[in-house]
Amino acid sequence: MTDPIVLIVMGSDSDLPTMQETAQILTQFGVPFEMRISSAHRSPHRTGKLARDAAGRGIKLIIAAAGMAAHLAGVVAAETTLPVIGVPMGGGALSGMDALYATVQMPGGIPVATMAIGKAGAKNAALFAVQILSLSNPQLHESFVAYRAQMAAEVEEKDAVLQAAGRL
Ligand code: RP5
Repeated sequence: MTDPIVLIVMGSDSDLPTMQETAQILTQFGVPFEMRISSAHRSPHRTGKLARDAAGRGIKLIIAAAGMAAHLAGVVAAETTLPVIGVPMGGGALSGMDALYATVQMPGGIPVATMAIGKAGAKNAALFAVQILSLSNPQLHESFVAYRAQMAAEVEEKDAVLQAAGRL
Protein backbone atom coordinates (compact mmCIF):
# COMPACT_ATOMS: atom_id res chain seq x y z
CA MET A 1 0.00 0.00 0.00
CA THR A 2 1.26 3.51 -0.86
CA ASP A 3 1.99 5.82 2.06
CA PRO A 4 -0.51 8.68 2.40
CA ILE A 5 0.60 12.17 1.34
CA VAL A 6 -2.64 13.93 2.33
CA LEU A 7 -4.09 13.76 5.83
CA ILE A 8 -7.82 14.41 6.14
CA VAL A 9 -8.77 15.07 9.74
CA MET A 10 -12.35 15.73 10.87
CA GLY A 11 -13.80 16.66 14.21
CA SER A 12 -16.46 13.95 14.37
CA ASP A 13 -17.78 10.93 12.52
CA SER A 14 -20.82 13.11 11.77
CA ASP A 15 -18.53 14.98 9.32
CA LEU A 16 -17.74 11.81 7.40
CA PRO A 17 -20.64 11.87 4.89
CA THR A 18 -19.54 15.37 3.78
CA MET A 19 -15.85 14.51 3.71
CA GLN A 20 -16.49 11.50 1.47
CA GLU A 21 -16.56 14.13 -1.30
CA THR A 22 -12.90 14.88 -0.57
CA ALA A 23 -12.01 11.21 -0.44
CA GLN A 24 -13.77 10.53 -3.72
CA ILE A 25 -11.87 13.25 -5.63
CA LEU A 26 -8.48 12.28 -4.18
CA THR A 27 -9.18 8.66 -5.11
CA GLN A 28 -10.13 9.75 -8.64
CA PHE A 29 -6.75 11.51 -9.00
CA GLY A 30 -4.86 8.61 -7.43
CA VAL A 31 -3.60 10.71 -4.50
CA PRO A 32 -2.94 8.49 -1.47
CA PHE A 33 -4.61 9.84 1.67
CA GLU A 34 -5.52 8.93 5.21
CA MET A 35 -8.74 9.87 7.04
CA ARG A 36 -8.73 10.43 10.80
CA ILE A 37 -11.23 11.63 13.40
CA SER A 38 -9.75 13.93 16.03
CA SER A 39 -11.29 16.93 17.73
CA ALA A 40 -9.72 20.26 18.69
CA HIS A 41 -11.97 20.40 21.75
CA ARG A 42 -12.78 16.80 22.67
CA SER A 43 -9.31 15.30 22.09
CA PRO A 44 -6.92 18.29 21.94
CA HIS A 45 -3.71 16.42 22.86
CA ARG A 46 -4.28 13.71 20.25
CA THR A 47 -5.07 16.36 17.63
CA GLY A 48 -1.85 18.24 18.39
CA LYS A 49 0.21 15.06 18.10
CA LEU A 50 -1.45 14.08 14.84
CA ALA A 51 -0.54 17.49 13.37
CA ARG A 52 3.02 17.50 14.79
CA ASP A 53 3.79 13.99 13.51
CA ALA A 54 2.32 14.50 10.02
CA ALA A 55 5.33 15.97 8.16
CA GLY A 56 7.70 13.39 9.64
CA ARG A 57 5.73 10.53 8.15
CA GLY A 58 5.55 11.98 4.64
CA ILE A 59 2.28 13.93 4.69
CA LYS A 60 2.50 16.92 2.31
CA LEU A 61 -0.66 18.77 3.29
CA ILE A 62 -3.56 18.51 5.71
CA ILE A 63 -7.27 18.98 5.10
CA ALA A 64 -9.11 19.74 8.35
CA ALA A 65 -12.91 19.69 8.57
CA ALA A 66 -15.05 20.69 11.52
CA GLY A 67 -18.39 22.21 12.41
CA MET A 68 -19.78 24.62 15.00
CA ALA A 69 -16.94 26.49 16.81
CA ALA A 70 -14.58 24.97 14.28
CA HIS A 71 -11.10 25.45 15.70
CA LEU A 72 -9.70 22.21 14.29
CA ALA A 73 -8.05 23.61 11.15
CA GLY A 74 -6.51 26.51 13.11
CA VAL A 75 -5.18 24.29 15.87
CA VAL A 76 -3.73 21.87 13.32
CA ALA A 77 -2.12 24.78 11.41
CA ALA A 78 -0.57 26.02 14.65
CA GLU A 79 1.06 22.63 15.22
CA THR A 80 2.59 22.06 11.77
CA THR A 81 4.38 23.94 8.99
CA LEU A 82 2.50 21.95 6.34
CA PRO A 83 -0.18 23.84 4.38
CA VAL A 84 -3.62 23.38 5.96
CA ILE A 85 -6.90 23.52 4.03
CA GLY A 86 -9.98 24.10 6.18
CA VAL A 87 -13.50 22.89 5.41
CA PRO A 88 -16.32 24.37 7.52
CA MET A 89 -19.16 21.90 8.06
CA GLY A 90 -22.76 22.97 7.49
CA GLY A 91 -25.73 22.26 9.73
CA GLY A 92 -26.25 23.24 13.34
CA ALA A 93 -28.16 26.24 14.65
CA LEU A 94 -26.17 28.67 12.46
CA SER A 95 -26.11 26.54 9.28
CA GLY A 96 -22.32 26.46 9.13
CA MET A 97 -21.75 30.22 9.43
CA ASP A 98 -20.20 29.61 12.85
CA ALA A 99 -17.79 27.05 11.38
CA LEU A 100 -16.98 29.29 8.41
CA TYR A 101 -16.01 32.25 10.58
CA ALA A 102 -14.10 30.09 13.06
CA THR A 103 -12.11 28.47 10.25
CA VAL A 104 -11.46 31.47 8.02
CA GLN A 105 -10.80 34.23 10.56
CA MET A 106 -7.29 33.17 11.51
CA PRO A 107 -4.98 35.70 13.12
CA GLY A 108 -2.07 36.91 10.97
CA GLY A 109 0.81 34.44 11.03
CA ILE A 110 -1.09 31.14 10.94
CA PRO A 111 -3.01 30.81 7.64
CA VAL A 112 -5.74 28.29 6.88
CA ALA A 113 -6.86 28.07 3.24
CA THR A 114 -10.60 28.02 3.89
CA MET A 115 -13.05 26.45 1.45
CA ALA A 116 -16.84 26.86 1.12
CA ILE A 117 -19.24 25.40 3.69
CA GLY A 118 -20.18 21.74 3.30
CA LYS A 119 -19.95 19.44 0.28
CA ALA A 120 -18.76 22.07 -2.22
CA GLY A 121 -15.94 22.94 0.18
CA ALA A 122 -15.11 19.29 0.73
CA LYS A 123 -14.84 18.77 -3.03
CA ASN A 124 -12.79 21.93 -3.54
CA ALA A 125 -10.44 21.00 -0.69
CA ALA A 126 -9.45 17.90 -2.64
CA LEU A 127 -9.08 19.84 -5.90
CA PHE A 128 -6.99 22.53 -4.18
CA ALA A 129 -4.80 19.80 -2.70
CA VAL A 130 -4.38 18.33 -6.18
CA GLN A 131 -3.38 21.78 -7.51
CA ILE A 132 -0.72 22.19 -4.81
CA LEU A 133 0.64 18.69 -5.32
CA SER A 134 0.60 19.25 -9.11
CA LEU A 135 3.31 21.89 -8.76
CA SER A 136 5.85 19.13 -8.27
CA ASN A 137 4.07 16.32 -10.13
CA PRO A 138 3.67 16.80 -13.93
CA GLN A 139 1.48 13.69 -14.31
CA LEU A 140 -0.94 14.94 -11.66
CA HIS A 141 -0.95 18.35 -13.36
CA GLU A 142 -1.91 16.70 -16.64
CA SER A 143 -4.80 14.90 -14.90
CA PHE A 144 -5.95 18.19 -13.38
CA VAL A 145 -5.90 19.94 -16.76
CA ALA A 146 -7.95 17.05 -18.21
CA TYR A 147 -10.42 17.33 -15.30
CA ARG A 148 -10.95 21.03 -16.06
CA ALA A 149 -11.43 20.30 -19.78
CA GLN A 150 -13.99 17.60 -18.94
CA MET A 151 -15.90 20.05 -16.74
CA ALA A 152 -16.01 22.62 -19.54
CA ALA A 153 -17.19 19.96 -22.01
CA GLU A 154 -20.01 18.98 -19.63
CA VAL A 155 -21.22 22.60 -19.48
CA GLU A 156 -21.24 22.73 -23.27
CA GLU A 157 -23.19 19.47 -23.44
CA LYS A 158 -25.79 20.79 -21.00
CA ASP A 159 -26.16 23.96 -23.06
CA ALA A 160 -26.53 21.89 -26.25
CA VAL A 161 -29.34 19.89 -24.60
CA LEU A 162 -31.03 23.15 -23.57
CA GLN A 163 -30.72 24.56 -27.10
CA ALA A 164 -32.07 21.34 -28.63
CA ALA A 165 -35.09 21.55 -26.34
CA GLY A 166 -35.73 25.02 -27.77
CA ARG A 167 -35.96 26.68 -24.39
CA LEU A 168 -34.07 29.82 -25.36
C1 RP5 B 1 -17.43 19.48 15.60
O1 RP5 B 1 -18.70 19.51 16.12
C2 RP5 B 1 -17.44 18.36 14.59
O2 RP5 B 1 -16.52 18.65 13.57
C3 RP5 B 1 -18.85 18.31 14.08
O3 RP5 B 1 -19.00 18.99 12.84
C4 RP5 B 1 -19.62 19.04 15.17
C5 RP5 B 1 -20.66 18.18 15.84
O4 RP5 B 1 -20.06 16.99 16.29
P1 RP5 B 1 -20.96 15.80 16.82
O5 RP5 B 1 -21.72 16.32 18.01
O6 RP5 B 1 -21.88 15.40 15.69
O7 RP5 B 1 -19.99 14.69 17.18
O8 RP5 B 1 -16.45 19.25 16.55
